[in-house]
Order: sequence, then C-alpha cells, then structure tokens
Amino acid sequence: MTSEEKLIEITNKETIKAIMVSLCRQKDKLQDIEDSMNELERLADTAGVEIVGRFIQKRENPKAATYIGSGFAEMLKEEMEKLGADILIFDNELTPSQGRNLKKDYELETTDRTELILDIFHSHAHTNEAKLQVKLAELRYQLPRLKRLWTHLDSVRGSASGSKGASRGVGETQLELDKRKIREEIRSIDEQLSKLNIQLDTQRKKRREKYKLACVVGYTNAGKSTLFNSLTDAGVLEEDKLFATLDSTSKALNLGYGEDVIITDTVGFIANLPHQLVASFRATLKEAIEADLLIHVVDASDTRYEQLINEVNKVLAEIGASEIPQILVLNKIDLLPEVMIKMMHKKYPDAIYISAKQKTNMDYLKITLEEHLKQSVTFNLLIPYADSAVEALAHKKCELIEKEYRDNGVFLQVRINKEDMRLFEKYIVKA
Ligand SMILES: Nc1nc2c(ncn2[C@@H]2O[C@H](COP(=O)(O)OP(=O)(O)OP(=O)(O)O)[C@@H](O)[C@H]2O)c(=O)[nH]1
Ligand SMILES: [Mg+2]
Repeated sequence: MTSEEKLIEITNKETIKAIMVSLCRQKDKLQDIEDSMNELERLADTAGVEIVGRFIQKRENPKAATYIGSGFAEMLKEEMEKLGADILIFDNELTPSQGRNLKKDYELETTDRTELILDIFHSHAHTNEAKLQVKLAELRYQLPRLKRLWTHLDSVRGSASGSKGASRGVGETQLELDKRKIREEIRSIDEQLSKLNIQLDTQRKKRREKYKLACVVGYTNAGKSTLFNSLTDAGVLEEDKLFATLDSTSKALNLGYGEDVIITDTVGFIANLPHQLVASFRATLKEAIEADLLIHVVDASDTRYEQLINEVNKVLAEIGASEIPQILVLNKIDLLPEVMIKMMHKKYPDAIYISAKQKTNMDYLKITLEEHLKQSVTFNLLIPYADSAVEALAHKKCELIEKEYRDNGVFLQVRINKEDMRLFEKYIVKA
C-alpha cells in the first residue's frame, strides 16, 4: 500500500485512533507534561480522535531532523501496530521537515497540537467571519508545509522516470505555482475580512458611544457561555467540548442602574495557542481589546486553575488588553468542597465565586459588575512635562475638571472610571 492510499484509508475511517507523544526535558515537571497531554486528549476527543496510548521521551532537545530519537521512533511504530493506532499526535508543533522525515524514515503518520486545534476550529466555525478567519489560519499553516506533498511527488516521479533531476524541476515549478495561489488566496481573504471589519468596527463604535461594554474572556471550557446565558438568557451553545464557541455573541444586559451594558461572549484561549490563529482571530479578539471591563472566567475545579489564569493573562497581554479592568470570576464552585473555596479565597480575595450552571452568587456578580461599570472617582494628577503621552492618555480616558500648568508639570483634576485609576498610579497627588 502506498502512503497516499494509507492516508485516504485513515481519513475514511469512522474513528481515527491515535497515540500521543511528548518530550520531557530535565527542567520540565512530569506533572506539567501529563496535564498538557490530558488537554491534548480532550482536544483529540473534541476532534473525534480516539487516544489509545501516550508516550513521553526524556530528552534534552528535540532531534532537528525527526523531533524524536530513532529508537523511540521504532518503538512507537511497533506500539502503533500493537494498539491499532493510525496516527501519532505530538503535543508540540512539528516543523514541516520533521513530519516529512518521520514519514519517510519510519512510515509514521503524524500530526500535532496546532493541526488538531485548526481542525476543531474548522468544524466549529459558523459565521462568515469565523469561517474566513479559520481559512486564513489554515492557509498560513499550510504555506510552509506545502513542500511535503511535492517532495513526495518528486520522489515518486523520480523513481518512475529514473531521472531525479528533471522531475524535481516539475515539482518545484508546481510548488511555486501552488505557493503563489495560496498567497493570493490569503490576500483575498485578508481583503474580505478587512471589509467585514470596517462594517463591524462601525457597529462597535456606535455601541461604544452608547453603552459600556463588558467582555467574557477565559480559558476554553471555563464556562464563559454558561455564564453569558445565565446573565442574559441568550441561549448560546454551552458544551463540554473545547472551543464550542468561535463566534462572539453580544447581548444587552440591564444591571439596574439605568443604562444597559453590552456583554459579549467570546472564543476561549488555550496554552500554546497557534500563532496563525491569534493572527487570524485578531478581529474577534478586538471585542476584548475594546471592552470597558473584562469578566475573566476560570474553571476553579481544574487543578491547573492558577496556571490557566496566567495563560489567559498572557494572551490578553499579547493582544494588548492587559490594561483593561478585570473581574476575576472563579466558576464551577458547585464541584468544589467548601474548604477548597476558602483556600482560594485567601489567594484571590477579590475574585467572585460562582456556579454559572446552578446560578449561585449571580446577584453578587451583577452588583460587582455594576460597581465596576458605573463608579467614577475624582482625583488629582501631576504629570511632568516630559510625560506628554500620559497627559494625552489622561485627556482620552478622563473627564477633565481642572487644569493648571505648574512649575513641575501639568496639574489635572479628573474624574475617571475607578478601574482606570491604576493607569495613572504614579502621578496621583494630593492637591
Ligand atoms: N458543574 C458545573 N459545570 C459548569 C459550570 N459552568 C459551566 N459548566 C460546564 O462546563 C462545560 C463548558 O461550558 P461552556 O459554557 O461551554 O464553556 P466555554 O468557556 O464557553 O467554552 P468554549 O466556548 O468551548 O471555550 C459545559 O459542559 C458546562 O455545562 C458550573 O458552574 N458548574
Ligand atoms: Mg463558549
């Protein structure tokens, strides 16, 4: 059977069986690797792939050519046959040539974490925007990998014609054509998305002028959509799958202080989020960047919850949303014993502890939301003349009450949303 026939056979199978593989360096904690592989197994499950085994190789650096060592590769081949596995899933991103070499040298079919996430995004995208964003990410992922196919074609043609040099030329030309086609497609999707974004930006701008915006963010499966539904009765999909939500949904919510706030449910984050996806989902993530308040939902029943909080904050920083005020919401407390909640309380005293599913503490959450969104405070700033950017920011963010040019800088008395206060922490003075 040729490897192409084998690939077709795999994709036609109802359930794909896979073995997971990861490397463990001396500085890595085995528990972290296990946690990450548990998450990979959940990703596989969401993608409809059954995991039949997991293997970890202790190794300081990945082998440049094949990622794993040859003895380990041979062993994996045997295990795959024994366990009836079709494919290896690496818990790290393989380079195009590593995937190619593992196939060439050991006849191992491989995929990786990024490809799995892309696959899930592909099947969960519903709106035109989400579909375009996923397509863009896929093309960006494919571009450097195209060579794999054509190198294979070269070797097939090469051996058939007995003249490797000539046939390589055919493959190379085709490769260049294909790459150009993909680049053109990327450009065209970029243009379509830009047009769509202009429309969405205008809508968002109008909303911003009228309402305060709160955005639900957090790790995938934290319970963001469940919370969103509990607050708004929107009825968006909540599911025990990773990345159930790809399209953001917004809904007005009356917190009881007169004005509505607009609240938005968004796509979840994950550790090692493929960079192609972050780039493609920039527009969706804009919802988070432009919010007045972030509701950061955490699955408190996940043993890694502290690490997950950090992961989400890391992505927020990457997209430029780390300065936005945040309410930390520790969710799923119905799954935790009281003593655990008390412990968490010590660590995160300002967090709000809820069960979105059982609607526990929802009123308290609403009051906190209201407090954050409506409260403004008045205080004085003294900004040295050298820090003109800070003064510009103050003019943008604050309502100006008084302004005075003093010897040592500009004195401003301002009213500002309480949460924005920390932006000017260094400049606050008494009078
Ligand atoms: N026990 C319990 N389960 C919850 C709670 N909140 C959400 N869940 C469950 O957690 C799973 C994920 O919930 P979602 O609301 O879809 O999570 P999400 O953060 O929107 O996930 P993605 O959109 O996939 O990133 C579902 O099975 C929910 O029923 C809770 O308070 N308690
Ligand atoms: Mg969701």
